[in-house]
Amino acid sequence: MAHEMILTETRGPVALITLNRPKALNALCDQLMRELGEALLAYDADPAVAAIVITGNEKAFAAGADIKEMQARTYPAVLQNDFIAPWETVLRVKKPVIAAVAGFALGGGCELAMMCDMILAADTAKFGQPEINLGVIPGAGGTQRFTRAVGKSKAMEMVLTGRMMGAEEAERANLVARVVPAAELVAEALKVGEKLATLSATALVVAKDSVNAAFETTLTEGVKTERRLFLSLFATEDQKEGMAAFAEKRKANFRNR
Ligand code: DAK
Repeated sequence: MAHEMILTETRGPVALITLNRPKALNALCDQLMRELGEALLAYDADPAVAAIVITGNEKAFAAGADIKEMQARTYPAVLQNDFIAPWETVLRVKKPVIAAVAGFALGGGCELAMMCDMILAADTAKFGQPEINLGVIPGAGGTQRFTRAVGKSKAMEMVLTGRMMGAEEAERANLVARVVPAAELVAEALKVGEKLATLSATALVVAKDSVNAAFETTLTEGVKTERRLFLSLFATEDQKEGMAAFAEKRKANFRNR
């Protein structure tokens, strides 16, 4: 895949997408978001890929949407051109997507990380929604996903004051799955991807759908959805294989059927 603002590679069954606009702290301009979306959809369609890691560099995962690009945009222009759609491509990916965050994850950078299925943070990570400093508010889910992750009081503090939080605070606040030393961040994320590659791809899609349902519905409806999804997996060969392998004390060989 030839791109200018991202780097793409596969490490065994895991695709690694590196946001690569270091001079602008990986500010998420239209071109970068378009390239990221193309890479995500291509890897989602590639049967050799089991999971996708998105990362940045030591200094920044991404310091937000590109302020200089947004600056002159008018209300009619942002309404008419679908400025939002490319940002949400990551939500269409069926495979697990892991955000591996070191350095700044601000504004749209934090929102992009929160759209991924899980966030692994380096101990250098700094999260924030500083849009208020620009006279605006978060526009790609920051007031919603942040609030669901960390609760009202902390979300209000972060969104209203624009304060950044470090990795340890982010872990305590449940914004991130885990904090690891910066030097090990990408290796750890790839390790999670490799683990996922040994599991049933079908069960993983269903697991993702079921967890995501928790954000969209009531507890009663969510539990009903989970039950339906759980039962549906008894129609798969992978369920037979997984349970047979346990009973026979051997490793399961899932064939994603
Ligand atoms: N946009 C454009 N350029 C940026 C940038 C950004 N968000 N962040 C940094 N840069 C550029 C700087 O302008 C500078 O470029 P040069 O001056 O060298 O040309 C270079 O990156 C290095 O930055 P600094 O010199 O500022 O580096 P420092 O280490 O001193 O400071 C910093 C690092 C992260 C504290 C600082 O750069 C900073 O405050 N950056 C802005 C952070 C921010 O406000 N982020 C929120 C942006 S608003 C939506 C989708 C998304 C969004 C909204 C809607 N829809 C689809 C509807 C998102 C909005 C946002 O993210």
